[in-house]
Amino acid sequence: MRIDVVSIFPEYLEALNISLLGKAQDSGLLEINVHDLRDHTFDRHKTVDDTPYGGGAGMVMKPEPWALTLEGILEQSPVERPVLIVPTPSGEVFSQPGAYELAESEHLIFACGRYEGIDERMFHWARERFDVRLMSLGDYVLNGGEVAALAMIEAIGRLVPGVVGNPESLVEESHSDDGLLEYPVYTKPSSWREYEVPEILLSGDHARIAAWRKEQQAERTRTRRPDLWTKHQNMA
Ligand code: JCZ
Repeated sequence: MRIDVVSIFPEYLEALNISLLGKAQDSGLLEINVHDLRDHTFDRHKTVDDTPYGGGAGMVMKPEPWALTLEGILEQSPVERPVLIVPTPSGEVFSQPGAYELAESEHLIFACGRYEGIDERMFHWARERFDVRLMSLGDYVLNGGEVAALAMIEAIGRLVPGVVGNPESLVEESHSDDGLLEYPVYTKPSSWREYEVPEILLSGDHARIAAWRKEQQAERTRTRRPDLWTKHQNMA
């Protein structure tokens, strides 16, 4: 899979070069390219923003540096119409099913905005050339698209075949995806400070352990995520 990221803060994306995704790039499973939007400005100050028509607070990103940067990426695309993901709090909410779907793409491009967003005409231009997806991480406001892009790239990238070293972890994850939160986990020592590992986990009784874990999942989901609990109940 090829991933391109466009940002005025390319250093933000350096986190993609460590750990799992860093290794996946070294092995050639993933190719991630980060582009500085300011490389496609022509004035002394490398201006990427200007004041909003109609007035209002803040600045708006000019469309031309975006078009020039994205045209350069399009020329290198392995596909005719790549997916262009634009992080924004007014997009569709990114989810695990969405991550699985996007992991099937050969080429993803992330356009990380700043300020009050990008001139709306850039989206009209882009829809003629890309499958444009406006995507939100959730209902809270970040200062720009970079952190949202990092989260989405990690969620998608780990689903690309070969990226997760032990693929059984992914199989386990998908089998355990019954709409419930995970059960609590413990490791050695069995007695730590004044806290004990639940005795049942030391019992070796696998059937009772499985039943206990399911009950823990149900209880956690009921109390922490009543929205998921309602959904789960309507499925079972
Ligand atoms: C550009 N502010 C892009 C996305 N889920 C979520 N929250 N906030 C964002 C986001 C905020 C932004 C920009 C300027 C994404």
